[in-house]
Amino acid sequence: MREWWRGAVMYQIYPRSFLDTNGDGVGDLAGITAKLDYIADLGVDGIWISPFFKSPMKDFGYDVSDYCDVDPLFGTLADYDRLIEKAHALGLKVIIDQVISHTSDAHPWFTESRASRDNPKADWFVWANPKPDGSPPNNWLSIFGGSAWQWDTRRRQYYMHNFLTQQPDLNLHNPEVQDAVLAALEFWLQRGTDGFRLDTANFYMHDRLLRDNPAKPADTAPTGDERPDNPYFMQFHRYDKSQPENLLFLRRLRELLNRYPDRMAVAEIGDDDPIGRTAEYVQADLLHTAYNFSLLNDTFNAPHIAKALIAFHQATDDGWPSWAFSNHDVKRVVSRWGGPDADPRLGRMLTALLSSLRGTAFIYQGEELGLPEAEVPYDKLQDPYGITFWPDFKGRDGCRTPIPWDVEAPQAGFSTAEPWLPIPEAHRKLAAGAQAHDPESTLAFTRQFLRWRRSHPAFATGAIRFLDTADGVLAFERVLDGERMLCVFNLTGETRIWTAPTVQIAPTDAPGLGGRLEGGRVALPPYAAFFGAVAAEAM
Ligand code: TEU
Ligand code: CA
Repeated sequence: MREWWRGAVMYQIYPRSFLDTNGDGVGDLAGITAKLDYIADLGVDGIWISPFFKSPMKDFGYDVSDYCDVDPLFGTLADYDRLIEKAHALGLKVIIDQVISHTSDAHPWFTESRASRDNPKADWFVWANPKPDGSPPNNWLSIFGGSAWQWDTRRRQYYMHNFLTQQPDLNLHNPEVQDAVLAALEFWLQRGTDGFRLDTANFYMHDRLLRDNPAKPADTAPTGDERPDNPYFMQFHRYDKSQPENLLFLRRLRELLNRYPDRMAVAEIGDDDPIGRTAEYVQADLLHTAYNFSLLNDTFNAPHIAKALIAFHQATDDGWPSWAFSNHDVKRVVSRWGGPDADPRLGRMLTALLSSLRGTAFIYQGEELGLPEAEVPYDKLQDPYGITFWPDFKGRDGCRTPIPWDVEAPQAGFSTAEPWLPIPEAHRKLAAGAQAHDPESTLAFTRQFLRWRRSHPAFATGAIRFLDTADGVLAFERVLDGERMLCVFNLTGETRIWTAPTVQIAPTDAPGLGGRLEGGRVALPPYAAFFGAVAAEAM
């Protein structure tokens, strides 16, 4: 039996924006439970829920003040238990975010740690003395702007934060801290949680000598999620993350997971060397799988996608990657890769492409509806990252607006109150309820495609062999046992004719994306795809 997470299609839920059941304008756990039938109907294998733990919400839940409780805004532990029970009854796995690189500054551990230099938790966070002139100990920067060091008047020391000043970095070099966070993970494992998405999993450890990061030469090739306007991305992050001790800690984390049957962890790895670093974390005694930002950036072309997969598989023989085109941190993919007036066929093709790549696929809520990025005006912005860097970078609110469920209902059926972020008018007509009745819709396509995909095991665990990346066409085959599935995608808005290296291709009953077999050639209208069965001896 294959391990369930290999080649699974997972659906990411950003709980604030999924469905509000108590009329406060913010989505909640009961809202997720209410829509589990909808999710199961998509044909996905499970869900990843972004943080719903106790939090002052400075970073909308990625600042946790109690790892073992649900924030009242989202519900209760009993709501979580109900969610798990119903998900499992529907055959859906549930993985949850764990944000253990940092806590909220309101976490009692930090309150205690900052109280003095000699309390029992004094060393639970990353504290350092100022330089003789009073300035921070080194040149490390926060991704969200400014120095990574925040002065604390009581301890008369700096504490480190990779993100907001309200997200102090836990000192995971300290074995007591490791024990404490692993205990929190175990709390959720005991409640039946199937696994974890580990937030910023390569940020757990810092260089204990606090050495300065080197500056990047101006001509350094971009690697992933850089923002030219953000000084953070002008350094090599040699010392503030991705330290060797990180892997030792993750080995402990893996040992914990191994004590429970069928559990998994997927890491988020943001690094100067995205592919190499991701591969390093995905090992039999470390993490089951990991994703990086290679396919979450602006680069959209066939060679780039092929290169990311090939480089990963070259870096690790048996390591298992995960891929995402969208999430709660980046511009929604149809707008990112298709521009402001993206062709609706692009979204459908991308859903098919993502779930055809070798790896575990993460679909972000709304991707199944083909939602474009929302324009959120400055006065409605919520994301502190966006507020700091406006207008060069508009932040992450545009991908976090609430899901439209119903064309007619107030607030598109998301809530009875004014939602925490506005729902764009353009999203209303894409409401799930409307698309459900339209056989040509992105939602209908997603359901048909994922169902069809399930009946061909080569998509889940088959090897991948790239055939062509020229001229806007991405062609590869997935191979498992006797099955060879040819997958051809037209990444352009123009017609393409692709000549297959063999004529022994038979069409399949894949739900229509417009690609047709004509003689030995595959005719591809704009953003079309074609799936063909290859005779075993061919190619
Ligand atoms: O994101 C990490 C993050 O901000 C990356 O996009 C980062 O730019 C990259 O790793 C640097 O190479 C996670 C969460 O997904 C995000 O929502 C949180 O705000 C953040 O961690 C802090 O917890
Ligand atoms: Ca609510």
